[in-house]
Amino acid sequence: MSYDGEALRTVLRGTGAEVVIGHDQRFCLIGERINPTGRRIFQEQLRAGDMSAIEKDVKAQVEGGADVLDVNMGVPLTDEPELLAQAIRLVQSLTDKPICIDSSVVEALEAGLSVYQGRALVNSVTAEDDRLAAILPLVKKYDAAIIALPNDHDEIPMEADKRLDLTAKIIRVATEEYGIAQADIVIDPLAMPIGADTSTSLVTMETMRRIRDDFGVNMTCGASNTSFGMPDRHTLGAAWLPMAMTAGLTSAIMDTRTPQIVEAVKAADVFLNHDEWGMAWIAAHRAKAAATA
Ligand code: THG
Repeated sequence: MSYDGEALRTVLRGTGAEVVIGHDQRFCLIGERINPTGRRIFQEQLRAGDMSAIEKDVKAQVEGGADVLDVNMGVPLTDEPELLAQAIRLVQSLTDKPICIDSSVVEALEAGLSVYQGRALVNSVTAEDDRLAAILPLVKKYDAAIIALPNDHDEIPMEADKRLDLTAKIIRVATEEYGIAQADIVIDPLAMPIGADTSTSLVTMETMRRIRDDFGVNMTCGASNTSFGMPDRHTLGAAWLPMAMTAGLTSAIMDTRTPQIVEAVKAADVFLNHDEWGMAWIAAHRAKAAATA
């Protein structure tokens, strides 16, 4: 199978300008920091009802270049649906950027969607029948886009063939059974830590190339996973993302506070001809020069 249609565009909206993800567009940076995973103090604050850290995180991710903000409120022993809805309201009062609503709890995704203003990216669904049946109707009901992971039964397939099979299943079910547009399905090709197995990134990149060529869909992934446990993570991230972009990755969930990585992505946009005349590159350079003058 080979995809030969138009470049698929995933259109997201917050309260401001729309963001378009596509194989012919500049790479979409999804800021990952509004997430308490691994942040003990932030978790305690959230448990105590203190959301003040979110304000700082939103500012830092947007200033660093985030086009979209991932919001995850997975704190053990809390009412996650209520917390996520509150966080989304707060984030939308601070920025007009679109939000990627990140939870494994269906009720939390629904609570988030119900308060969201605009067109959200739901993060995420897997290929299991019960997950697809629980989450895809919400995506349709709220006219959102969806990130889908090609794994099932909580195990991550280590072969590209299996990831392609599950991607095909997800796309078939979402489009044929739920009437979701192929342009609104964003596949996460599953980026794993290079520290655990140095061949893992080759599988991810093969998966990306084949998903792009066979289905034409957009893709995103947790980019910081790749360097987990390794020294000098920023240099690894700055090399990995341009390679992934060449393989077809069109967005990533990443920490935009790291200029080295953001600039590597912006440079790759120029070389992939997604930044005509290097206009965005030159404008960013001028803005930086003006700020330091
Ligand atoms: N795919 C999809 N969604 C995802 C992921 C993915 N969402 C969650 C995650 N992976 C991406 N988001 C993060 C957020 C934070 C971190 C990594 C990925 C992170 N946090 C530091 C840590 O755990 O060490 C926090 C440390 C600190 O600041 O104290 O690294 O893969 N679809």
